[in-house]
Amino acid sequence: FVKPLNTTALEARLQRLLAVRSREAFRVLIVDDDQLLAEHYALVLQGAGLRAEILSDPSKIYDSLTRFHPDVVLLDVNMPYCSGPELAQLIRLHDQWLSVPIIYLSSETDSDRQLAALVKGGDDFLTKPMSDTALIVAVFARAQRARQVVDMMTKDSLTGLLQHARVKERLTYELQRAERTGGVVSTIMIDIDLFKKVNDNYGHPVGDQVISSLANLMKQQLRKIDIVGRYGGEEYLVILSDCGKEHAFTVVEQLRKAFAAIPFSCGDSHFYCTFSAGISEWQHGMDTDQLIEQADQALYQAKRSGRNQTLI
Ligand code: GH3
Ligand code: MG
Ligand code: MG
Ligand code: MG
Repeated sequence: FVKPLNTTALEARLQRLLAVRSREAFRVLIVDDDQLLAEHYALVLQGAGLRAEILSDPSKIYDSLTRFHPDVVLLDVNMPYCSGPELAQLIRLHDQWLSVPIIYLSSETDSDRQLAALVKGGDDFLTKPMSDTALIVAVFARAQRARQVVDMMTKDSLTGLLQHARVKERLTYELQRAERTGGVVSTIMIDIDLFKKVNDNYGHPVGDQVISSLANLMKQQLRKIDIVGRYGGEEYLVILSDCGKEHAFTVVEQLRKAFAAIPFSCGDSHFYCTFSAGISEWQHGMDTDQLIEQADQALYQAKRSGRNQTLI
C-alpha cells in the first residue's frame, strides 16, 4: 500500500529550497598565507555556487569585511604576521562582526591548542587536509544558519525589508562611502495615502496585505544594490547609491504608477491604493538625519499638494 504523495508538503519543501537558491549566493572570506591552498578552497567553494574571496594580508581584514560582507570567514591558524586566533580576536572587537561564523583551517591536531583557538573567537575547526565535501558542507551549514539569524535580527517580519534602525545604519554607511569616494546618494521616503481608511474599511489584515504588496513590488522593481527599509507602519525608506535625484524621480514614478495599478480586494469590494513620495539628494557635509528630514519635507509637500505624487 503506497501512501499518496502529499503534494502540499512537497511543494512547500521545494519552495523552501528555491527560496534559499534564489537568494544571493553565500559569501566566504578565505584568509590564508598559503596562496595556492587559498585558491584551491576558493575554487572548491565557487564550484558549489558560493562566492569566495581571498585575503592574503591580514592587516586589511576590516576593509574586506566591510566591502565583501562575508557570511563565513575561513581562517588559517598559522600565518607569519598575525595568527588566526589573533585575527579572530580582532574581528570580535567590532559589534558588527560579533556573530559572523569563523572556521579555522589548520593542520593543528593538538586538542588543547584547538580549544584555545576557539576560545579566542572561532566557532569551528576543520583539520587540513579535508575533503572538498567536508569544506563545502561545513561552510554551507554555517552560512545558512548565520543568515537566518541575521535576517531575524535585522528584517521586518511582515515585509522582509530592513527594520528602521538597520536601514538608517546602512544610510550612514553609504554616506561615509560617498564622502570618501565623492559619490552620489539619493533617499526616498514613501508613505501610503489615506491608509487609515484601508484599515477602517477592510480591516487590519487587509491593510497588512497592502503593506507587504508594496514591499514585494519594490523588491521586484529596484536593483539588487538598492537598500529598502520599512521605516514606519506604512512608510518606507529607499536608498539609491550612485543615483542623483532626477534618476531617483524616474525610479519612484515607475513604482508609484505600478503600485496604483495593483487591484486589491476584500470580500466583494475591490479597491486601489496610492502612495506619496519625497526625494532628497545628498550634498557634501549632510548627515543621515538631515538627508532623511529633507526627504520627509518633500513627502509632506506631496501630501499637501493632493497625494499620489512624487516631489523633490
Ligand atoms: P496620509 O495620506 O496623510 O499618510 O494618511 P494616512 O491615513 O495614511 O495617515 P498616516 O500615515 O498617519 O496613518 C498610518 C496608519 O497606518 C495608522 C496606523 O493605524 C496604520 N498602520 C501602521 N502600521 C500598520 C501595520 O503594520 N498594519 C496595518 N494594517 N496598519 C498599520
Ligand atoms: Mg599558514
Ligand atoms: Mg504614515
Ligand atoms: Mg499614510
